[in-house]
Amino acid sequence: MDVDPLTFLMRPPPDETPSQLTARLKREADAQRISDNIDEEIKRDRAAQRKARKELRILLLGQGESGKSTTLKNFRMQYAKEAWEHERSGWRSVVQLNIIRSIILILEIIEAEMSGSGPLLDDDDSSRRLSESSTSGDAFTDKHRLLMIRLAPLRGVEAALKRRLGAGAEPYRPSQPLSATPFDDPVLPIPAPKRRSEFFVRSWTDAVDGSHGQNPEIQADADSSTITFMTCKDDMRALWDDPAVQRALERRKIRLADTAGFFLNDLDRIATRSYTATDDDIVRARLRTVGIQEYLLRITDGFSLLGDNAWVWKLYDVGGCRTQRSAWLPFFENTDVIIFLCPVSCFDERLDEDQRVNRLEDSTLLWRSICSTKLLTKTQLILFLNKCDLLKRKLKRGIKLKTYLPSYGDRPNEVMPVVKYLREKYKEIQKQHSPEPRVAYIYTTTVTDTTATAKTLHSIRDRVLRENLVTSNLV
Ligand SMILES: Nc1nc2c(ncn2[C@@H]2O[C@H](COP(=O)(O)OP(=O)(O)OP(=O)(O)O)[C@@H](O)[C@H]2O)c(=O)[nH]1
Ligand SMILES: [Mg+2]
Repeated sequence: MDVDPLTFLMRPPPDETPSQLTARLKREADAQRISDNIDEEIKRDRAAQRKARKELRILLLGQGESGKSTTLKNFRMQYAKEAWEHERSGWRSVVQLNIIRSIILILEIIEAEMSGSGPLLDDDDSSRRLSESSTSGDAFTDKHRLLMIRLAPLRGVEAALKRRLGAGAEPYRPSQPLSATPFDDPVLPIPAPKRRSEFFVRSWTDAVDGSHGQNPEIQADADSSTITFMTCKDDMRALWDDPAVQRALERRKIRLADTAGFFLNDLDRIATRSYTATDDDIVRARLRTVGIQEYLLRITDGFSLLGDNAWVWKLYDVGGCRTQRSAWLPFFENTDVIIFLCPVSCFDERLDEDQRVNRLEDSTLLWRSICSTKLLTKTQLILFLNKCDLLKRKLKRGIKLKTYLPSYGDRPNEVMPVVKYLREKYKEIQKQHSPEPRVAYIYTTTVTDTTATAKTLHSIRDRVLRENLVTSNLV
């Protein structure tokens, strides 16, 4: 049998006495401690050098669709205005693509109902839903068949837009379910529709780069997509306004208006030749992230005693879906700040990539593992309890948090007490699991609200800079 040479060299002497064993273990522990101290010192030196250069590294973390890229957009809107304007024209294609995705989802539902089966029905629910549909008088007719034919060219536009954006699309790969539940509550069943795979880009700054418009070939392609898109406007509206479509969505519990990248109520404004994406459109547009991208911001502080008060903030936007998370680890080493996003409205939703897992449960476990990661002991933690607008709407519709989180008990099913409860829970997890005592700053956010988010970001800027100026003795 082959013997690993390292294992061979490191194995204890065969005639080792108990006292020799104790002495050897102590020597090894001391050597490990010294090595850890050296690593720690190197890290501190590097951090100090970065701070002396006035450079900070900030990682945006959280599960898929938690709002990381949207937060990054808000940062860029405030602190990288020139780049923001440069990219504005490129977002038009993303918005068009988002609309087409909603339309194709509706067409697939019609197709599924007309053929009596389909990919969008959960297996165990299909018979119930189909019998509901046939008895409710909501059956789709020739009118819908005609709309399907008339809207078919949108598939070609979708392909052209994806080419233009350099986008890819990948089906979600299921991973293993987690055993724990949020705050140790029992797992409860969650109704959720299946969803289509989503297109993604590796870098949205490349995808929406404004200079594409100067390339005549790309421009001609974009113009032809826009013309087809405009031609389909009335049919898209007819489809969206159709009562049978609305009822079919209701039966499947799909609230399209609350989903990422929803623009169907803005067709008149968007399906025109002169349409330019507004700031609001850009933050609402959905472009899934794959991989990790670095974005630079120049941020000035108001309290430095030295002449130059400009800092470079390196922001890292990551893909949040489970298959993407292993790529986060190498970035933990030198991270000064983590902004972690927990979408609080997701308590009754499942992960796209693993339909067995509750999204709040996933987010809570992720927060716990970030808090307990040794490499991040000195990293400043900022938590966004995000999507408060959607949480408010959901609770108003009568969806009860305690159905999914029994430990919430009989507290009022309203946004303020719910957010307060989650805030306390997340704070508690942070305190219990951080290797050393630290404070996590917690904000309640709706990052699609750019005015409110601007205030949050200014507060974060001041807080982060003040702490880093103090630790690097620059004040
Ligand atoms: N209504 C509402 N929508 C939000 C909020 N935050 C983000 N969104 C929307 O949710 C969608 C997903 O947000 P993203 O920022 O792309 O999510 P992400 O965390 O970057 O997701 P991945 O790239 O998949 O990891 C986008 O369409 C956003 O506009 C919010 O607070 N309220
Ligand atoms: Mg993203």
